[in-house]
Amino acid sequence: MDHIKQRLIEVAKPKIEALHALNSTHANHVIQEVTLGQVLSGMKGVVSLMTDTSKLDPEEGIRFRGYSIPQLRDLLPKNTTDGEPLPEGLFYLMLMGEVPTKEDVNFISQQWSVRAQGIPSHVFDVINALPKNAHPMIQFNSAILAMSTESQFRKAHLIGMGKDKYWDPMYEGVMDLVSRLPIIAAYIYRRVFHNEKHIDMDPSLDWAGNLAHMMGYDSEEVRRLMRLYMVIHADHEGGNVSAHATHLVGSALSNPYYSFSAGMNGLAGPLHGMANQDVMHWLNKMKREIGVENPSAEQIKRYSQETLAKGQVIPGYGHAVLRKTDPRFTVQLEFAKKYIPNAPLIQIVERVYEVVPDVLSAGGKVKNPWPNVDAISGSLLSSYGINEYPIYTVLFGVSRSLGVLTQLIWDRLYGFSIERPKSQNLDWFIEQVGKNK
Ligand code: CMX
Repeated sequence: MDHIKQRLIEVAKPKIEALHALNSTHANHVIQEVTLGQVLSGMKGVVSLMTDTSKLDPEEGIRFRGYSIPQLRDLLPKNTTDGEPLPEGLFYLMLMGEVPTKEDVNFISQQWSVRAQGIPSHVFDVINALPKNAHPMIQFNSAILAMSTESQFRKAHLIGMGKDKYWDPMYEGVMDLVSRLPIIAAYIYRRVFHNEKHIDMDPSLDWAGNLAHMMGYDSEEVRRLMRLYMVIHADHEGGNVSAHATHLVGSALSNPYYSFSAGMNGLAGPLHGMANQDVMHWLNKMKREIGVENPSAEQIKRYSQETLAKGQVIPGYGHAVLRKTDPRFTVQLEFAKKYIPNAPLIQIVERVYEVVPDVLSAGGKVKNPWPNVDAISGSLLSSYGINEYPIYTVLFGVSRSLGVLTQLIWDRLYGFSIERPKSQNLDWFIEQVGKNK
């Protein structure tokens, strides 16, 4: 057994015991009351999941195992002193709850490099069977499902593995799956946008650096950007659609591929991960309709008001939990100002940021008028030459694997039971409200 798995067992043992003690002694403890409004608004604010990997504060934003994004950028191992942290380090942190050493990170990098070689050829056949104009998320999700033929998880179930042991085949499956996602993403990218001229992985590179390399970008600048992108999109606690869907499907003891594919189907929705592509369409449509490349603040304001008047959302703005500017937006803006201060797209993003919060607030119904991660991520990628918008959600998905799949290992370590909330029909809710009168 490698030292990562060994350490995981040590770290997990007291936590599993604490959870079992909590559950056996306090199972009837009332956590909170739930209002009808919460049920009807998609369970917002209802505490009904246990997630250790990260926590989202409405004012402060995301913390991964207690660390904010600026802290992670200081603490996690990097390839160069002025570079971005390696996502392998964030994976370790989310899995273990401890900051990794450079050796831990190198070990994971090497493991992923080796495991990545194991993609069965039928996975590429499945991708190639789809029309090239199928959205890259369709190709990505189909490939993830096709890879499940390799899963040891189902086999473990068939030989009657005990509930307390499922974490092990889950860990193995997660390590395989995460290692292979950059190859799948880059394969789809080169297939759709670069005449199927595929590029082999470079085993000497790290996970995110390799993704940039296989997509066809070999500068240190793009590798640095890709590392940042892969770190900031990795997790957003347990209730967001991609994390919750992965967790829910996993609760039926589905293998990691089925579970992650479910999460990715959720990520492909325009209110979630697909918003990064939609932001680019919105910006381009605005430029086209106004007839200028560089719209003024006043023009953006008017266009935003028109978007709302048509009953459409302004993509990249608003959030179900956050009530301030998303720190993932801020860190990308800082990155852009440092490395590409004159990029025209970033200047437009800043101008949008100046006017859209007021426009949304004036409408009176949006709870959070501030930008989220997607308001800038596409413009940043595009400023570095990655202009093919439909790949953006796939890149989000590659990163999101780090958080939702480390939590899936913990789900099996904790031995969580199958998820099964209660539903009621409209009459039942009307009756309840009547009773309370
Ligand atoms: N533009 C226009 N209207 C918006 C809006 C926006 N950016 N954000 C919220 N609203 C509207 C909602 O549609 C809702 O309208 P109705 O009452 O008519 O249904 C109202 O304001 C209240 O919504 P809310 O409570 O503030 O926000 P929700 O929790 O319901 O939704 C989110 C959150 C992210 C889906 C929403 O803000 C949105 O649609 N934003 C644009 C899409 C986007 O950027 N999504 C990416 C989120 C981050 C991610 O997951 O990647």
